[in-house]
Amino acid sequence: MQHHVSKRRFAMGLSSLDKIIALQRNPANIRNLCILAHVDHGKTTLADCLVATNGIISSRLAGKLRYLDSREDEQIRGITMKSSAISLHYRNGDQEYLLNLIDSPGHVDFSSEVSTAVRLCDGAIVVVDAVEGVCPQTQAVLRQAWLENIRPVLVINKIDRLIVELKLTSQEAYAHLQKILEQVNAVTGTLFTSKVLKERAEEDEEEEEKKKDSKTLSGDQVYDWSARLEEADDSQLYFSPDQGNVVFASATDGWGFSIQQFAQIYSQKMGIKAEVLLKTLWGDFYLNAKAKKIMKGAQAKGKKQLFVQLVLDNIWSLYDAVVTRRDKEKVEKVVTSLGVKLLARDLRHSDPKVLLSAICSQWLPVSQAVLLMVCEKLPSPLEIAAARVEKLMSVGARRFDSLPEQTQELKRAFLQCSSGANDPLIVFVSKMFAVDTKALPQNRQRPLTHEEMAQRRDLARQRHADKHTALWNKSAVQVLSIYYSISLSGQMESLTLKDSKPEEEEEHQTFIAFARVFSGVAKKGQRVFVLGPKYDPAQALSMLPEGVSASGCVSEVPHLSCCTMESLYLLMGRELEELEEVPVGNVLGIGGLEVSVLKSATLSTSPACPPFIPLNFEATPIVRVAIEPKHPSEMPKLVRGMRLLNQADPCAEVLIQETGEHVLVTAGEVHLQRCLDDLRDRFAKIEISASKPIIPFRETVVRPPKVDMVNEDLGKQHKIAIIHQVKEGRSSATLHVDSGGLVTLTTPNRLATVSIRAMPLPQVTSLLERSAELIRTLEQINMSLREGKSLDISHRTLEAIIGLKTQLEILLQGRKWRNAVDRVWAFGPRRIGPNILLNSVEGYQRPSVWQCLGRVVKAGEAGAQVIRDLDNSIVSGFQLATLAGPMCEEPLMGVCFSVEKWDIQSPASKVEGSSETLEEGATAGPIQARRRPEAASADCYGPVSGQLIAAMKEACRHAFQAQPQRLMVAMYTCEIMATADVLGRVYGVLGKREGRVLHEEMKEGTDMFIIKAVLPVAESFGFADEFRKKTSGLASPQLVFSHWEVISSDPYWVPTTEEEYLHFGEKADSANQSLKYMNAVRRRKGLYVEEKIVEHAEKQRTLGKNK
Ligand SMILES: Nc1nc2c(ncn2[C@@H]2O[C@H](COP(=O)(O)OP(=O)(O)OP(=O)(O)O)[C@@H](O)[C@H]2O)c(=O)[nH]1
Ligand SMILES: [Mg+2]
Repeated sequence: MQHHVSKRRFAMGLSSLDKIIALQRNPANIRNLCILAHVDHGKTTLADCLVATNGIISSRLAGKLRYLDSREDEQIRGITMKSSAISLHYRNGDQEYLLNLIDSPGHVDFSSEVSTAVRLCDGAIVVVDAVEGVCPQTQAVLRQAWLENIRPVLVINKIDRLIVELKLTSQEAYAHLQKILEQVNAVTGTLFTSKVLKERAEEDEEEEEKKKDSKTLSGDQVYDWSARLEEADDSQLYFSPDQGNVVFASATDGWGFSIQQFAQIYSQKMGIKAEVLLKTLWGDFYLNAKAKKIMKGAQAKGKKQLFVQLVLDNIWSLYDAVVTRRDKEKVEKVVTSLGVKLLARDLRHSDPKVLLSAICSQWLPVSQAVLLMVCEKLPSPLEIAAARVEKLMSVGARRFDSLPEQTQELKRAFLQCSSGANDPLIVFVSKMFAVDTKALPQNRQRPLTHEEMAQRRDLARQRHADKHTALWNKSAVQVLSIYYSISLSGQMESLTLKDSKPEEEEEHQTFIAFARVFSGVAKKGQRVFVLGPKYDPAQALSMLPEGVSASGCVSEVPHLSCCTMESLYLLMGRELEELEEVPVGNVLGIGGLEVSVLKSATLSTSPACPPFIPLNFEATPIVRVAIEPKHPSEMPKLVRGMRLLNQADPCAEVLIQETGEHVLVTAGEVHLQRCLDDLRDRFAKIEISASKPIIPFRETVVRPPKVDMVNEDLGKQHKIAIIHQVKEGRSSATLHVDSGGLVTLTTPNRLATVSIRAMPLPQVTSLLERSAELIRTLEQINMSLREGKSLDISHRTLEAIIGLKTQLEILLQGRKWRNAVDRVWAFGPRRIGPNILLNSVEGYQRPSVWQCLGRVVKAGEAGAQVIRDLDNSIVSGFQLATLAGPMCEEPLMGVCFSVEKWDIQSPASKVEGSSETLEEGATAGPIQARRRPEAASADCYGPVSGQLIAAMKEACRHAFQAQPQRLMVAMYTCEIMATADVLGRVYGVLGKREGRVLHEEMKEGTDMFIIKAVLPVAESFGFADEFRKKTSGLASPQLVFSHWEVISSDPYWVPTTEEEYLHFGEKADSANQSLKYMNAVRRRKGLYVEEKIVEHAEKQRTLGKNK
């Protein structure tokens, strides 16, 4: 197969490469597009058909080869694992097009690869399986296309399955196809309305702001929210066959069509205008044969729709003749009527599918239909929308129009897609991928051109002659042997040309950047700026001299570096072709960036260019394993390998834990497997062993339970007993825990005291989690405010912050939470996490995290809003406490720590001596501390700030332990499609793994059930495999991280009532799932595990005997 491929490739010849280079200069005829779909819906198969049109693979193998699945494991598993690009040439009439086609994976584990693909494209082919319809990943990819503002077209694939597998009639198939279209359009519709409403809201605000500025506020205005929806033009938006953005296809059988093609065919045959047919071929129209007219209302009159009669019936009868009945005569008839020419061997072939695809690929070649649609319906790079440009270039929370002028000017270059000599180069690198250094074109063995061959021959002859004369005097035997060796090496040389590289280097991997030119021309050897994600053009422009170029030294500017684009490549699937330069609007590969670019980056010749917004990743990496080399001495190789892997994968994370373990974090099981394979075979090239997946947990507290483990009501007595336990065990000289769970802790030097209470956060946890990015922005803004800088915050960001605050206010209701939102001191861990630090200190009017919302401080209050000294220590202590909880050192989630008292005394008052001053200091403390901070820090226990951090952390931990503690587990959702007969087994597998079925429904038009379920990540390993085995090879379910869930059982629970003893026995650890999880984590981390392995062994045995 491989051989076949390479032979064809060379047959493609250089003229074709020249053609592509020429086409690269005409952006109007370039289409950058990716193929997106749910897993297994036929992307790669469809790509095969398109690739075959360029003769890169033979059309007979198209649909079977899956050429773009170049990795061995992709071929074996039958799924795509990376996005890869290929450039194709297509001629439509007198127009010639260059298509940069990117195939993407559909498996959810690799959805980050989809993100890298859509960023580089202007359009997308969305493929939907005609049987399975819209699946979770279909929705996900449609959303991604929207987020990147790229235009989609639709291919409904595998229509043959409707005929052969589901055995639908043509009429039923029509209804089924209609439903699929509706489903897809419903997804688009939701995306569209939400976007329009959002834009509308933004515009309104801007208007309002303008009004405010000009002080012409004119009374109340009532907005009609639905008005804009109706105004907005959405006709281009939806998929509809008469719009020409839908192709019906069967990629394996090689056919596909849009209704344009049939409109053309029948307008000639029937003498009806093509435009009329185009409007009526899809829809409720029928043909009145007598009147020779097309009429409306086919369904009501019980007539066949035009689409069924003129299109589907033809295909159905072809399948009937060729596949079902194998009727030779009928086949011949059809063949002649279609004007198709067949080879004898196809006619004789035992597999009817061969004959079928031979006929179909001539009659309705899928590549023609798809390529035509792509060229007509997808935008060229010239049509890039202003909105997309602004979105790509928006720096953090800034407004576009607050960016430096030079930066705003870049937008013009961007929109015009200009490639003049003076236009700045802007390139976006969306991922780095590794190739064998050997496989690079400059190192590849290639056939020589005729001239080179002749030159070599002359050279060899010359050298040979020289040597010959020089050796004339030597003995005959010697001469002969030398002659022999020379001529031999001459021969070898004349056959192949290869840059010699040292042996070791050949083993290496070279990183190529997967990129697109958004403005200007990329030239080989050019120096460019590499703009890190945090690079700020405004800051850089003020630091750099005017007109600086990337060849100068810019080391002092933060997040800016320079590099050379050492080589440029045309991406041709499995191969690369070297290029000298690549003009705007093209997808390309760039060599020589591996030192300067980790995963993605923006490159430019202008320092005014902002870094593009980061890629939108849908998947959260969640599966972690610790990795070790089999032989400890190979550690350096492993470290190097993991570094390379980190660079080569957009979503994998590599980190070293405090314990020294090397940890790999991946999106799921399949992704993990691929990463391990890559590490073993390509990057580290050593034997490795991976630990069992490390499952993440979260620790939280809950309200005290109302019933015990056997559902008996818990009396007040019992609650007090629990709290008493806590108190007894933990109180000491510096620590005091009261019965309400308020923990008071004093620093070792007895100068500072904090009182803290932990409370479960109601409902807001998931909101905080979702808003992590926003909170990070908020934190950054606060930071700059504290430093006294002012920021021009964009409207959208402000709006989002206000939204978050309002939502929190709505969710945090009740007496306990009065004014809580205004008192939020910090979020944690890492300042963005889903836990809250609350300021309940009486008399401490600290500005809250919302200070950027600029509620003007009234003159009188201004003095009160001062941040106390050592405020930061409290926050740091909180951050540490939330990063690792007391249960098993996992991060906390959904916990609120309320600081109720915070006193600091100056050492002076301590000299006076007794414990009463501590109480007195409670009111005087803050002021004193503010006055004399330097005195407070001079102490034999070290700086107060450090002590306070430790005390704060400890206090939080104790406060946490004073509440009922619980573990939280990560949950996956999965959607499973199953036929009725395996349904029982599906439930069995789910039940065994603690899964929960959310809902189950019948898929319309099929006998399949769709089951939506959740199951803990901790129980998910091997799930897909078990599933396949138990249900004999159903499509494997896709596990997507969904949310965190509290396990209801208490890990510290011991039976206290008689009923509980009876029910669970004395040890009571049989049913305690969360204790099992907690101990497993503690054991892994080398923490103390309280466990009695065998207890009273003798006794138990006698007991058993007696029974
Ligand atoms: N019956 C039928 N099968 C098809 C058709 N197109 C693709 N297939 C089959 O569907 C399976 C998946 O095809 P792929 O092209 O690998 O699907 P994919 O979308 O690239 O899958 P991922 O890249 O893993 O997401 C293969 O076994 C194909 O042979 C079709 O038109 N009809
Ligand atoms: Mg694929």
